[in-house]
Amino acid sequence: MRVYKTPEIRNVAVVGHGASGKTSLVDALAFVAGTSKRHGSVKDGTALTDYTPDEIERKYSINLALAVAEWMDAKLNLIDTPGYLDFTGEALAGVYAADGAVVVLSATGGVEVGTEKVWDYCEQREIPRLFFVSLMDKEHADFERVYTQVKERLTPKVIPVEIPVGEGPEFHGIINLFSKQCHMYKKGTKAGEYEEVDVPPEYRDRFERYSKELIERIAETDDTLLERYLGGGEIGRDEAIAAMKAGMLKGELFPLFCGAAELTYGTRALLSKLVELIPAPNERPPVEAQRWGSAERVTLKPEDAGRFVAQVFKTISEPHVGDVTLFRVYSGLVKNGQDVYNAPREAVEKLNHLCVTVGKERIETPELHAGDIGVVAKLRDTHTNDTLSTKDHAIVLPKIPFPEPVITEAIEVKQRGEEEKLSNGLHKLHEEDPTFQHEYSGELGQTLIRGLGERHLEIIVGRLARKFGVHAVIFQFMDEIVGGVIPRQYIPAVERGIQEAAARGPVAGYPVVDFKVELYDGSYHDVDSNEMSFKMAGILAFRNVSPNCRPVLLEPILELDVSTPDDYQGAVMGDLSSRRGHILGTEPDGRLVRVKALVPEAELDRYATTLHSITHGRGTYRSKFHVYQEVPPDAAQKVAEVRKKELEEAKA
Ligand SMILES: Nc1nc2c(ncn2[C@@H]2O[C@H](COP(=O)(O)OP(=O)(O)OP(=O)(O)O)[C@@H](O)[C@H]2O)c(=O)[nH]1
Ligand SMILES: [Mg+2]
Repeated sequence: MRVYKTPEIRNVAVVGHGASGKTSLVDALAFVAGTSKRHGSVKDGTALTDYTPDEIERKYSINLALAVAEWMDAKLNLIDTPGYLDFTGEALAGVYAADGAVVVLSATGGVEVGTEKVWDYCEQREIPRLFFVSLMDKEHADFERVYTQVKERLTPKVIPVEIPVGEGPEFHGIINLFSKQCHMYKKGTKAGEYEEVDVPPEYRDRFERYSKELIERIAETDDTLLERYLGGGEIGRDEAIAAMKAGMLKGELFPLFCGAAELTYGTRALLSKLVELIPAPNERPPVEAQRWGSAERVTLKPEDAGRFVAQVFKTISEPHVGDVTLFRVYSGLVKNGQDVYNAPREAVEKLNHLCVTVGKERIETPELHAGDIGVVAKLRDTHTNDTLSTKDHAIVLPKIPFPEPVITEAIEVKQRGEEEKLSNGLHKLHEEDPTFQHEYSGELGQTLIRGLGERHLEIIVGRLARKFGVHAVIFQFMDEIVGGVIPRQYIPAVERGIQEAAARGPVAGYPVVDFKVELYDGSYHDVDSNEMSFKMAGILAFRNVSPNCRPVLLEPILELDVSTPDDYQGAVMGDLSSRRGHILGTEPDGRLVRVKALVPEAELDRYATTLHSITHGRGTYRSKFHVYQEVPPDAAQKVAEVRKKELEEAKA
């Protein structure tokens, strides 16, 4: 990869709600541009920017990650961000490092909570944005509905530049309102190739309506253009693009594009529009910073001639490599091997092996120009949100305002003696991720961890094990003992008793989930007390109290998707109802009908055989886990009886 100069760089954050298709889009853009040699996929665990073991296993993004697409002599630094709110700090960091954003919307989901969240971040940072409606090929895709939702819930300044030809499985083309041409895609398109044709006659009316709206909105942003337009004159393509870019910079226009990233449909046009419409770093307003140790304000321009200033927006600690630091240069040119200065930590850092990254791959570069994004490993004392500058011109940038944690849980090591390793690991993880915090509460005698959601804390526990070799568990046991009414050393024994009792709960001996225990009082004897008796106290307390907490039996509910010829639809639905099934709906699917229902797993004994027989072999079904739900009382009674017998038999 060659070195790119400031005007050739575009830093683009790819943001949106979870599962809207961001990672698939980033992979497709890098592949279609030719920068990445392989078209990866989230489903197969090969997507460029979902490369950590956690992401591959879970099939969603957890970390912000970078990819590059080289297109039209420019370098697009694509910052893929997770959509789930538990990892929203990553999305915020991505927005802060970028000069523009692609807000990805799913053609079926439209504007969702995650979309609103990232929209707020973009507003806060005042970066230009464009919309990309992806997954246009998915069943129930609805372009108009998504457009209306954006207009009503995000901004009335949205304006479509493209409209789809066909929707859902019929989606096969995109009409560009600027070029007045239509790109037609063939099944099996590998890298976004298309055939350019005239707008199909049945789309003529829609095309006219949208084109008119587009031109009017562009003309409104510029008095000269407006005058010409009202006088009946034409606005050329280049003029229109320039006016749109200017409108985007002022926050007056937000163009909307569409496609299906996974199929690479619409990706070529999007690459070109990103290069043409997202500003280069030098086209954005200068950044305000502060001279270290004084109140003096400094204005930073993204120019190579300026002094070096960069901000760390992400650190990842990798096994065998150590810390990997992702930073954005705000001013100056920086060379491989250069010494830089982290003023607040008084640390001189050497930028050895300066790199750019494409997914997990790091490519060494001799230099980075002002405005570019780079990566370096093995810095000694530099963490997320630190500023790097030079010793003779020490600067600090305003910090990225990461969100504060919203949930707290207690954590403890599985094996005694690992407490120090736990505390070191937690400290490192906080330096990586400022939305994660931890503290030791002397009052509770426990280590508390705080984060943005349960999923976030779960990931943290996984990282502790993988990166730091500390095996820890999150639990809901609150030690509220004060004044030593029970000696400290006996408290873990009480908790072990509780855990043991909970493994065989009050309802039919099944394990208990979702409970919380508070240890608030007790007594002891100097001589006779021992761990065993405190453990027994825990077991007995749980056994005594838990039946009074109105425990309920939970059972797994599956979501069933049954396909059947419509002759047998009634029989299929009747059978599902007799299995305590709840029919969600039916829809035609070619010559078949699809019936969707929620059914308890316990009732699906021999379902395949029954379905085969009532549909004369023509029905098929798929099922997936949906939720755990309360078992109705009569069914619970039956389960309890069967289980009791099983346990007795096992004992005998
Ligand atoms: N039909 C269809 N499916 C797609 C398309 N793009 C992505 N998908 C699928 O949609 C799911 C979500 O895609 P991702 O790219 O992981 O979405 P994301 O926005 O990165 O999700 P998070 O990282 O969780 O925020 C995956 O199963 C993809 O295979 C598309 O264009 N068409
Ligand atoms: Mg993703």
